[in-house]
Amino acid sequence: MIFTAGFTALAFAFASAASAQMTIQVGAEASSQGGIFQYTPNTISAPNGTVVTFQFSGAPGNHSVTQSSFTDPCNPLAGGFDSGWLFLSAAATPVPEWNLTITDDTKPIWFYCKQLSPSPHCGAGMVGAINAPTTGNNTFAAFQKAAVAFKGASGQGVGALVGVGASASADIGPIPSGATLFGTPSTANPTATSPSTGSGTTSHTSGTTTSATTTHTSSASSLGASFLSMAMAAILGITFA
Ligand SMILES: *[C@@H]1O[C@H](CO)[C@@H](O)[C@H](O)[C@H]1NC(C)=O
Ligand SMILES: *[C@@H]1O[C@H](CO)[C@@H](O)[C@H](O)[C@H]1NC(C)=O
Ligand SMILES: *[C@@H]1O[C@H](CO)[C@@H](O)[C@H](O)[C@H]1NC(C)=O
Ligand SMILES: *[C@@H]1O[C@H](CO)[C@@H](O)[C@H](O)[C@H]1NC(C)=O
Ligand SMILES: [Cu+2]
Repeated sequence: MIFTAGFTALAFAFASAASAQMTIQVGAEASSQGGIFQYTPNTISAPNGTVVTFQFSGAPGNHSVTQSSFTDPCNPLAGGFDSGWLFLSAAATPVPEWNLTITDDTKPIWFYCKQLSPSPHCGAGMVGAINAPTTGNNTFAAFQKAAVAFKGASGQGVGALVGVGASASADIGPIPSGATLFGTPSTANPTATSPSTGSGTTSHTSGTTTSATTTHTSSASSLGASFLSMAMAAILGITFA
């Protein structure tokens, strides 16, 4: 009985310590169900610490992952994250990817593709959500409907690596031959990733996110440590029983 409880707690500690990884494909083939202009899947649930890997696999393609808001689906959110555009002439390996770590799972994270050519991708429904409510008014379906209803050119502003509720630490990579990266956030907003330089809102945002990341890391490692000591205790318990 004691050992069963111990192992249950141990399994729980392990699940909490492990940082999950999820994958979203950016763009698709013309022959794909749903066409070129989509993220697959376009809505996921991802707790704090999850690394969401956006794989730019849709070829040919020229897409972005740009944070927006429920109320304004096709314009960049102030202080939001942005991958920049990745152009792919044909399927390439290795697949260029962008890792976005979830830092706040208590609020929905909305994003869109800001490419306008050949027609605005956002208006074609190329939007996605992380931790969107599944009931009520602010569902992913309602967000996508608002994106499709959006008229005019979607916002082209270049965001930062660090966004609201999620952040990346590097640009899309690797860039194989046949692929080109445009409007990289690390170049456009270099201070956004460095808490020691820059000033104002950007610096504040990045400072907050950095400390959140640090907190997460240390809580993850203390969970790791408790996992180890519990594992040790369980092993010793069994050994000496
Ligand atoms: C990809 O999109 C960016 C941003 O719209 C644009 O500057 C670039 O020329 C495009 N690349 C190609 C090869 O179409
Ligand atoms: C995730 O992180 C946010 C921001 O630090 C925090 O408010 C929230 O409670 C965390 N979620 C969980 C489930 O711990
Ligand atoms: C949802 O939208 C409806 C119609 O616009 C509105 O009457 C209702 O108050 C909204 N519900 C919430 C929880 O905001
Ligand atoms: C994304 O994360 C994965 C898993 O940790 C790693 O193998 C990969 O190199 C990362 N890619 C980039 C571009 O940072
Ligand atoms: Cu796109």
